[in-house]
Amino acid sequence: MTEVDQPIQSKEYKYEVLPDDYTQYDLSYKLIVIGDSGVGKSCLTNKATKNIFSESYNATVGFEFFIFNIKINDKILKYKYGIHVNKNCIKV
Ligand SMILES: Nc1nc2c(ncn2[C@@H]2O[C@H](COP(=O)(O)OP(=O)(O)O)[C@@H](O)[C@H]2O)c(=O)[nH]1
Ligand SMILES: [Mg+2]
Repeated sequence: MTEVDQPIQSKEYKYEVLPDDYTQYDLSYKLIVIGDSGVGKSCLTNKATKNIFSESYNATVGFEFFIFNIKINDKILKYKYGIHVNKNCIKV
C-alpha cells in the first residue's frame, strides 16, 4: 500500500501496512475504545491506524469502526477497532 505511511523498519521485524480491504490474515484482534465524548478516542484510533491527527472535532455518535491490517515478518494481523461513546451500550 502506498498512500499509508509505512512504519519505521527494524532489524528484527519487517512491517508492511496493508489496505483496509485486505481479506487474508493469520491473526485477528478486536479492540474496543471506550470513553466519554471528546476525550480523544477517534484521534487515538486515527493515529494508530492511519497515522492521521486532526484538530477538528466531530463527535462520535454511537459507534465508529476502523480496520487496520499489517504484515509483520510473515504474519498478517487484522485489527478491528470499535469506538463507543457510552460503555453501557456495549454488547459482547
Ligand atoms: N492537543 C491534543 N488534542 C487532542 C488529542 N487527542 C484529541 N485531541 C482533540 O480533542 C478533541 C476530541 O478528540 P476526538 O478524538 O474527536 O474525541 P472522541 O469524542 O473521544 O472521539 C479534538 O478536537 C482533538 O483534536 C491529543 O492527544 N492532543
Ligand atoms: Mg470520536
